[in-house]
Amino acid sequence: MENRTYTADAAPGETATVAGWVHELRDLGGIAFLILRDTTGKIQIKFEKDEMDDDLVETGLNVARESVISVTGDVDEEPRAPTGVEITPDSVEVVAEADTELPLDPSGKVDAELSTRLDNRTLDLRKEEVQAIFTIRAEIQHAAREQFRELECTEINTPKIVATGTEGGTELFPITYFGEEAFMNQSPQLFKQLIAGSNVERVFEIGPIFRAEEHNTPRHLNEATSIDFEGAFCDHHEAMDVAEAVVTAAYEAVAENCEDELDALGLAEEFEVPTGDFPRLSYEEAIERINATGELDEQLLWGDDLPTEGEVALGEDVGEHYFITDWPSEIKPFYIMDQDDDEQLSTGFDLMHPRMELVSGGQREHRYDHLIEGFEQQGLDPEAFDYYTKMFKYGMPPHAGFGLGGERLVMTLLGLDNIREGVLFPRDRQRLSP
Ligand code: ATP
Ligand code: AMO
Repeated sequence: MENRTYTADAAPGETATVAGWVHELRDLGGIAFLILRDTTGKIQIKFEKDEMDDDLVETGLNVARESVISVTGDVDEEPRAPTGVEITPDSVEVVAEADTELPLDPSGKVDAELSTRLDNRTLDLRKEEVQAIFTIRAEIQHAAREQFRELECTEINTPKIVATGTEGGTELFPITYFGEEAFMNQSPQLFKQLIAGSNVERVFEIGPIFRAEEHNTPRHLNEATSIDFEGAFCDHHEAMDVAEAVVTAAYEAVAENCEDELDALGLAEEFEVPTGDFPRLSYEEAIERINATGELDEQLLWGDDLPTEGEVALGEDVGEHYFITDWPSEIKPFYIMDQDDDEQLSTGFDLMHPRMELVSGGQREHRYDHLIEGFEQQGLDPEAFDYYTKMFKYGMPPHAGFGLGGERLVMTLLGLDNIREGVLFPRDRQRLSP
């Protein structure tokens, strides 16, 4: 809109045109106040009934909440106004009227169920604390990009329609691709490896992954955002260092640049940046410590995957971010390399937040013969992966990397109860639209 002034920039002594949503109307009789909200904040519009044109007062005071209006008038200092300034209108235009019945209350006075909020995201995002989550999410992605660039990684984009899965056959979404069977990609895993094996060497990607998870939990999505890294001539220790740096950088950026948003979420006081140097526990130590908590009905045995209750018990015990290393080879995927001196142990690692897993990664099997054997051991047909395996015959350097769950990072950083709160339009078992 021509000559529009943001509410935050409306300066006393000037005439301004502001435009935004009707946040609140307070009619005190002879005087009435309309609070107008835009992306920069709120401003008070004053209607003195006896001193103003009747039509103007009529328009201003009969407009339904959440309608979009444009107001032109003089801006004055007013200590009693919420922001210290107010506008006395010369004209009020209703740009887009809202129904008087709203599916949820953007002023936040009436709480709404998460499903109602997700069905009406446009209205929901008019709440300061909801918008704060997505401003922080954007900051986290920005910080991750910056950190990767500092580490001389190149940003890549890999296909999301693919011919094979990598993270377990049952969690694939099948689609038809010109009559051929295809899938939505579960992970950029194989593609990022293929590029790390080129001259590009160090790559990262922030993009969607698709998992046909059957279960509905507060920390799983069917479409998630994966923050992936892959580096040639890296081992798993270096990949862990990169994961630690990216997670820490995200916290630092939020602490530095999102003070108002943390405040809106009531987190300004308690927000803490992790110090880095996350403890590195072996898998064996992890199961021993879980067993020692006595929280599980059955003791974990070597080779068991960690159940959710086990992760929670260990997280409480450790009390900060930590790595789990030295996983049994048999519970890690085919592309993870075994350790040199003990092939029962893998180079795979997980980075855990006390509440849940954030990252999986490891050093990759770059030796062609071992890779083919790994496929066969996992009951996969190496022929189907020929597009990938053949590149291991033409000079594939040692390499390592990881995948960091973007929404898990947002969720744990902000202490959200449900991962869906950090996704604009989440996809889950019940939700395919909006
Ligand atoms: P009525 O006769 O119905 O009370 P009025 O025009 O006399 O209306 P005031 O008594 O001036 O209104 O103010 C009503 C309330 O609004 C008071 O509590 C006053 O503090 C508050 N108020 C008045 N002007 C402003 C302003 N510009 N910004 C914020 N609050 C104001
Ligand atoms: P993994 O399958 O462990 O590893 O995924 C990596 C990280 O992605 C997040 N994540 C999810 N977040 C929300 N909903 C889901 N359904 C979901 N699935 C995964 C988690 C998890 O730690 N290719 C390997 C990574 C690698 O080795 O580089 C992989 O995909 O935070």
